[in-house]
Amino acid sequence: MRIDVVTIFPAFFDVLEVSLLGRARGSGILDVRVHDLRDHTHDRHRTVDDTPYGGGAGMVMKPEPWGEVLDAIASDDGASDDPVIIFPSPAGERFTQATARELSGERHLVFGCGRYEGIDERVFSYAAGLGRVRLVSLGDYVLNGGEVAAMAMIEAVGRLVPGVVGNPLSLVEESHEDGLLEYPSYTKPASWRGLDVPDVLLSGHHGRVGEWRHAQQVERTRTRRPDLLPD
Ligand code: 6GU
Repeated sequence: MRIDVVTIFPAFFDVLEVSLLGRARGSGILDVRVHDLRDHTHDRHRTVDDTPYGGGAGMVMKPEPWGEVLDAIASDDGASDDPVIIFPSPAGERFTQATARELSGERHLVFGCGRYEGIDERVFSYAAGLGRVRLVSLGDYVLNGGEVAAMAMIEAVGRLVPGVVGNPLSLVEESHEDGLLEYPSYTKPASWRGLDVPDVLLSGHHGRVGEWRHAQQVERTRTRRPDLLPD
């Protein structure tokens, strides 16, 4: 999978070099390229924003650098490519595990990270001529910019790309894959600082273990995330 990221803070994405995704990049499964939006400005101060038409607080990202960088990304891969162009935004549709699954089947993702006051609206219209545009939000809270949100989405999507996570079975029994929260996990020792592993897990009885885990999933979901359960 090819992933292009556009940002005024390329250093945010240095952490993609470590851990699981770092290994996937090294092995060529993920081809991540980070673009500095300021490299597509032409004034001495490398200006990326300006005051909003109609007045109001904050600054708005100028369209010209965005047009240039999106053109560069689109022409780099040939016009036959039809990337999904994602703009992280608290005003977007909600990002869920289903979104991550869907995106993990794509060949090319572009993340456009804006500051939260916003990007000139015409950039989204222009980008729609280069790919399938989606504004996507992590949840109902506000971050300063799209970078941290894009990182979260890249990790959630990237780990679902075949070959990134070594054992694909480890992706099956996770929170949100079956609509329930994950069951609790324990490892050795069986007794630690007066706290014991539940007996059923030591019983060797696979049927009872399975039933206990499912009951734990339902109970946790009921208490922590009742919104996930049917009424
Ligand atoms: Cl995607 N962007 C920003 N700036 N804030 C957010 C968000 C995204 N999701 C939740 N808060």
